[in-house]
Amino acid sequence: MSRFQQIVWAIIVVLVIIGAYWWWSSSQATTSGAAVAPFTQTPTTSTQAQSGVASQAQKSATVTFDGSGFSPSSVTIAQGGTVTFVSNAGAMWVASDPHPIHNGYDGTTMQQHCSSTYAGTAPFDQCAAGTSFSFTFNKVGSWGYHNHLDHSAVGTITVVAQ
Ligand SMILES: [Cu+2]
Repeated sequence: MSRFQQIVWAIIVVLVIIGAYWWWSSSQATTSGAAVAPFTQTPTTSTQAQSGVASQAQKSATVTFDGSGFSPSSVTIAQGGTVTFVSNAGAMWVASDPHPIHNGYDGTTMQQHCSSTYAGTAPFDQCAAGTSFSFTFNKVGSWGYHNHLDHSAVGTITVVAQ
């Protein structure tokens, strides 16, 4: 290797080292910048998550019946929120537990609240076979329900105060 080649190689090595250092230092800057960003964002995100749990439960939800079960089988909703039950597999009959009395939600029996002469508030009971049923939950609590046509299909609506 000539003297000239040695000098060229030395310059190349120096340039590579400088380039590597520049890349390393810029990636360090990016890394520390990225580390700072989540640190400043985390408290905000966590506050939003906490307020979401504490006071921002959803006001509406949809539960799908697939012919054998409800999905999601557990739903949390804000007091006054509405759950819409939709079947994509034929008829269902959503009704408050326990089967076959259906008095778990408001204390009235199926014979009472499904009567054509019933004058109380709308019952948590579809009161007939169908493919869609919406109910507004004004009572805080955990309310089990089932498909009255095949009560092996069950679910729970949890209503939280707002
Ligand atoms: Cu039933």
